[in-house]
Amino acid sequence: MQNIILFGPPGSGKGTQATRLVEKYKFVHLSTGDLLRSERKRETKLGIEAQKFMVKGELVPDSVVIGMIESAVQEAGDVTGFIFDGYPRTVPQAEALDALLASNEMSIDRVLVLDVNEEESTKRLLDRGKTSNRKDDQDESVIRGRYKVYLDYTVEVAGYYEPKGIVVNIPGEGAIEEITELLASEIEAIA
Ligand code: B4P
Repeated sequence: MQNIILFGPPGSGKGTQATRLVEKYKFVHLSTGDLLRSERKRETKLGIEAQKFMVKGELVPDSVVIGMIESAVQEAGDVTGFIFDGYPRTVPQAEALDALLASNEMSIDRVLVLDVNEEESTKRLLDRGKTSNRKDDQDESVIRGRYKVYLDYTVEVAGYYEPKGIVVNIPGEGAIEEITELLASEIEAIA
């Protein structure tokens, strides 16, 4: 059983790479962004509430996201491992994830950080916004705000895991296939 966190700023390739790694290793892919968008599409109370934060590029409150991921982990049952994409994004989310995994006799094996600078992140998300229908990808000031949220609240999550010696930085700029190879070699190096 291996549990991986795919970490990085918005537009760093978390969703893109998670999909490719799931094909290769049969992880269960849990993306809080996808879970929130699915709630919104179904017009659930949680989805309508979350949308207010997402369109502005703000983080959805911890209480909402933590509960959602706990249900998703429990529903997954017996699996070969999880790939957490876009979660945790705050230190309280990281603490809650550790507690949840510990109660199921699991832990995080690697935090793989995709390094992408603000200009590349902004360019990718504006490009995606042309076709994706995602409102949060269509306004440059919202995109830059998301990058700032990453610096202000999310970067410290990597610092939270640092003392465990499980954080690895990966260059996130370059060909998608080459980045998958770099991630795969880190996953295969886990004892
Ligand atoms: P997410 O859905 O997690 O969105 P993201 O960070 O913008 O996307 P991601 O990083 O996965 O995109 P990717 O690079 O794959 O979050 C959206 C919102 O949901 C947040 O702003 C927040 O409001 C809320 N939310 C989610 N999780 C939360 C949490 N835990 N707590 C609180 N709030 C939460 O793709 C970007 C584009 O780049 C794609 O078009 C892709 O094709 C392209 N791309 C990828 N790799 C590339 C490469 N190597 N070269 C060129 N282009 C590349």
